[in-house]
Amino acid sequence: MSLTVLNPATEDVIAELEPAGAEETDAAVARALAAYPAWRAVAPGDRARLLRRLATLVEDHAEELARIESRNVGKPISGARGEVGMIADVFHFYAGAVDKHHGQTIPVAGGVDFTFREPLGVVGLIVPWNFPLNIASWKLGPALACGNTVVLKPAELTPLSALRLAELALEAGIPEGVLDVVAGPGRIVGQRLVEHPDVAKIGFTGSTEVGRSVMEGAAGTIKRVTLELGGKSANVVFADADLERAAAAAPYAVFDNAGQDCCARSRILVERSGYDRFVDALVTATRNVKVGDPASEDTEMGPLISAEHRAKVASYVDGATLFTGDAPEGRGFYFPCTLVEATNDDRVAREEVFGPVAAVIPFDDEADAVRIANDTPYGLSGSIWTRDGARALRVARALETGVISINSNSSVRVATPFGGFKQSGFGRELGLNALDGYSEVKNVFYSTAS
Ligand code: TXE
Repeated sequence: MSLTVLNPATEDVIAELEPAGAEETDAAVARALAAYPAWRAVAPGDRARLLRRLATLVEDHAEELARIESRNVGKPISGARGEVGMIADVFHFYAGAVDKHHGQTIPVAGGVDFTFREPLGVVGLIVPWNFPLNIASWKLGPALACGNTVVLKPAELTPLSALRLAELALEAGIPEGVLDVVAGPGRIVGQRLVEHPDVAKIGFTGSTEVGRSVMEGAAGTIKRVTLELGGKSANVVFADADLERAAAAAPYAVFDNAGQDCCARSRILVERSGYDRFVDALVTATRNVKVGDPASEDTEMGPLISAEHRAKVASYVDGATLFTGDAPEGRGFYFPCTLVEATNDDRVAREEVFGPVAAVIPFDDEADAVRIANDTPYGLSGSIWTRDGARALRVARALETGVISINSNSSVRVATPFGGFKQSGFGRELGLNALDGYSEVKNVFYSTAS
């Protein structure tokens, strides 16, 4: 059976690949294991230079990579260009981090004690289809910078950009075997990486359900795992906020990438005294989201990834809505921007929809807002909109979530840590924190006794 890759905006087949299986996975792990001693021995300055060269090649091929990603995921070309820019920045950042991630000297009696940051060995990276190359780069950057070799498994639906990146890595001079891409089914290739005795760590982004099975599978070999899982983040809007600004920004915090974003602020919590004014402005802003052909320069939202996924998203909208937008008819897995009024107990407010559907939920006061925002098994991101600085900080501390923005909905930056609380996973990506997840601390004591 071949791996059929579609353009979700047209439903056309854009590639047919021979899928990898367990045998190909084992071969890639063997190549990565063989490449490891030489790669970890590359002098830090030279490893940095190679990563910098990869970053530059990504910049040189930015338009090509953005078009691959836009066609394969259905994401608007303008957004895809932004993502590719971030990928280059991620490699530049970790190139700069190679020789700045060092150990400590610790005062002890009878000698000198110092620590090293050792690489782990072969790392398996399993990534999803919503931001295929972007999320891969968040793991690849720190993994390679620390001296690990990598087997990367892209999602079945979106393998094309990762395969192209592997070619660019070779062109950059990164040796064979240091970065291999194995495109095949999760339950075969992914599972094999998770259980493989020669894989030291799994960096995973995907559903909480598969994350749970990754954790179980990794237990057999006490593998390290970093898990970036689902989310159901709250966008908390207090009545004293700049309501027009909050409402103008809110649609893009849910409908960006057609809602297929683990950071989506898909629960919009609004203080009752500002509710009507906010909802009016929110409906107007949502009406203005430009939905259509991802290849058009001004498109803001494209289709969903697949017919199956669209059916799942549709199952969350079964009654009256506050607003339903327009979406192209005919071919393409389009779904309109949808606002529904909900309570936090409704299915649409409890489960990750992963589509352009936002639940709007009123609250009474600060305590009520915190209670509702935290009443979820997830804890990935969130926003707070208020003009009261003390309250902003109080609520930021009270929310059980890994990433929060105040008077903003952006939570992902190259230099700052990103990751979840609760069932959104653990471990941190991006920033210097990510290096901790791809290295092991070794402690050495050197006796100075004569
Ligand atoms: O994810 P999966 P799916 C959520 C979102 C979405 C739902 C399902 O709610 O609707 O998950 O998406 C690989 N062992 N997120 O089904 O299955 C798989 O091949 C090892 C949130 O696409 O978790 C792919 O490469 N690996 C999320 C990766 O896991 C396995 C992003 C993710 O796929 C495997 C994506 C197995 N047994 C979906 N089974 C986020 N955090 O942004 C599958 N895989």
